Amino acid sequence: MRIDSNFTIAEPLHVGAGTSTATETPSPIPGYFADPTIAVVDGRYLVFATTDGSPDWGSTAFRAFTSHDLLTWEDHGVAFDVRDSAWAAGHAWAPAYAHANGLHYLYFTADRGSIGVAVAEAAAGPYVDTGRPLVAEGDFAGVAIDPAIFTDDDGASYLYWGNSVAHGVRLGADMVSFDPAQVVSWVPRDFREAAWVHRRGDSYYLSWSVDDTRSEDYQVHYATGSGPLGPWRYRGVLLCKDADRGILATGHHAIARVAGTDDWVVAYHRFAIPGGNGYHRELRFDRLHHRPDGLLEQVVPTAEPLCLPVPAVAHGAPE
Ligand code: FUB
Repeated sequence: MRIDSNFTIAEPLHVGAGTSTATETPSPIPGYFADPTIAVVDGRYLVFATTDGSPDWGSTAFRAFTSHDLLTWEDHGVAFDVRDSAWAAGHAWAPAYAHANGLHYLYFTADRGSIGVAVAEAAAGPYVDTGRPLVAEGDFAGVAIDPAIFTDDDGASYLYWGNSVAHGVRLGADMVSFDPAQVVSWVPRDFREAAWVHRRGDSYYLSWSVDDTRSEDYQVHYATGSGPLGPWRYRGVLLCKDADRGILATGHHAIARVAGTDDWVVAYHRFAIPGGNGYHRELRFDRLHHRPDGLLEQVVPTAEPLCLPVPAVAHGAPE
């Protein structure tokens, strides 16, 4: 394991909490779901998420959802059940998605601390496990949960994961292997879990969740860097609660560019409204704005669900 100590600290941005008393509308994806991943595939948004609503996050299966506009969603049913693998028993958390080699890859947490990958010929599945963990419990420092995938402009894909310690590594061209000696590890400020990397122009962004998903203060912070493996410079809060409006525990996000545009979407979960908690979470989608100076505007959770159609030209273009 290589620890990258070049993680500099800058002052966080502070944006005042909203004072709106707007009535909150339900998630556009009804039900309890968390830890979303989002991509634009063949002219549609594609989302996978942890199935929530059971004690101790005990669900075993991931469902696939697609939408043309983030508002109206099609539920494709179970895309993958970790019990269908040869090695995992349950606790299916935090899926991540990639499209490469003419195939679709679903990375996932199972058994509270191992990461696997399953493969499908269609984006919504069914996915078939590759037979063994990609990151097994104890392979690296911290807890092996919350995979994320970033594919750079040169086509190389990177896997990120971790709780307590964040790790990143370039994946092999087969998308199901990596060189353990090339793993880079960081401990960003207040890092808990759910590392995510995206790129706009020459700027790379690492974002992550802070605090505990059962805390109303669960939130997202970010850093900027010059490459997919850093080094990173801390920049501050990207997304946090708006307690005045009853919006709590906004975290475990994913970011996607709308293919063919410079529009960006952040998917995240929050305590369900009404009555949610760390085991009853719901998905939301909001716009992500990049400032001219390269920093990110803090995301203010919207009252109304976002409607952002994928342009027709994006058909056939995986993001
Ligand atoms: O949903 C189960 C766990 O809760 C995830 O792995 C964490 O990121 C947190 O959201």
